[in-house]
Amino acid sequence: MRNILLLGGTTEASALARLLAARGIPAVLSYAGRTRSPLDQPVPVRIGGFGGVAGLAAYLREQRVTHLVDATHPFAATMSANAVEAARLAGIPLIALTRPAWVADTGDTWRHVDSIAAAVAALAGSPRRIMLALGRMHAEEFAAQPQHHYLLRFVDEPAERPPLPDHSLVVDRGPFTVEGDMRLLQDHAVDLVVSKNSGGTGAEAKLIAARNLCLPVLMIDRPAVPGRAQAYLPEEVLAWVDHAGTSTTERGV
Ligand code: 3Y8
Ligand code: NAP
Repeated sequence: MRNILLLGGTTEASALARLLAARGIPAVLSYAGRTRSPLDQPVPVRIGGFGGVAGLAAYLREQRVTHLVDATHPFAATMSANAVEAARLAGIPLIALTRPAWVADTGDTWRHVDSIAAAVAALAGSPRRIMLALGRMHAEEFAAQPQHHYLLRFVDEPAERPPLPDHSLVVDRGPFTVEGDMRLLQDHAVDLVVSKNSGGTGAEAKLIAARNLCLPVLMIDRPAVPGRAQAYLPEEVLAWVDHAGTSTTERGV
C-alpha cells in the first residue's frame, strides 16, 4: 500500500498533489507554515516542522510512509538535506521534484552571486531603485545597504515593517504575470532586480519583465543540495512511485 509524503511549497508540488489525488494514491502534502493561508490542496495537508532529521525519520516510520518526495523550493536547502538523511535512516526511497535553474537569454543583463550575503555586498555604491524579489525572510539583511530605495514583495502583510529606511512594500503571492511585473517595475522606476535562481514558472515573470525593460538583474545562485534522485516533471515522479521500492534492492530480497 503506497503512502506518499510530499514536502511542498512550490508550483510543482501542487501539480503533483493534483496528479496523486486524481490517481487515488494516498498522499499528505507538508508545509513549513511560513505563510498565513497556504493554497488549498486536493490531498490532506500537514503544517509545521518535523523537528530536524530525527523528527522527520520518526514521522516516516510512525506514519508508514512508503515514498518521500521532496518538492520544496531550490532554496529550501535545510529541508532537502534533512529529507535525504531521514529517508536513509527510515529506509524509504526519496526523489526530489525540482526545476532547472534559469539561464540568461539574449537580451538579459545578469550578474551572478553565490549567496544572499554576496548580493548584499554587491549593492555597495550610490543609491539605486531596487526590486528585492526575495520575499520576507531575508529582507532585513539588506539594511547593510540602506542607501537604496527597495521595492519589496511579500506573500503576507508583515507584523512589522523591515528595517529598510527607504522601501515600498507590495503584498502579493505568485505566480506573477509579465504584464503585471512590467507595470510594477515601471511604476516604481526600478533600475535593478535582485532575484534568487528559483527556476520554474511562478517567479519568472520579473525576469522577462526586466528583459523587456532592459533592466539588469542580480541573480543569486541556488545553494548546494546533497546528491539524490531528481525529476523535473510531476509525471516522472508518478512513474517513480509506481516502480520505486519494488526493485529487489529496495525491497531487500
Ligand atoms: C509557504 C505556499 C503553489 C506554490 C506557489 C514557486 C512559485 C508562487 C514565486 C517574487 C518571488 C519567493 C517566495 C515565491 C514564489 C511560488 C509558489 C513561490 C517567491 C508560497 C507558499 C509558501 C511560500 C513561502 C515563501 C517564502 C519566500 C518565498 C515568496 C502558499 C506562496 C520570494 C521565493 O513570508 C514568508 O515567510 C515567505 C517565505 C519562503 C522566501 C522568503 O525568503 O521570504 N516562498 N511561498 C510554504 C510553506 O510554509 O512550506 O502559501 O500557498 C509558495 C510559492 N511561492 O502551490 O502554487 O513554485 O516557486 N515564494 C523565490 O522564488 O524567490 C516570490 O516576488 O518575484
Ligand atoms: P528551509 O530553510 O530549508 O527549512 C528550514 C526548516 O523549516 C526545516 O528544517 C523544517 O523544519 C521546516 N520546513 C521546511 N520546509 C518544510 C515543509 N515543506 N514541511 C515541513 N517543514 C518544513 O526551508 P525554507 O527555505 O524556509 O522554505 C520553507 C517552505 O517554503 C518550503 O516548503 C519551501 O518549499 C517553501 N518555499 C521556500 C522558498 C524559498 O525561497 N526558500 C520559495 C518558495 C517556497 P524541521 O527541521 O523542524 O523539520
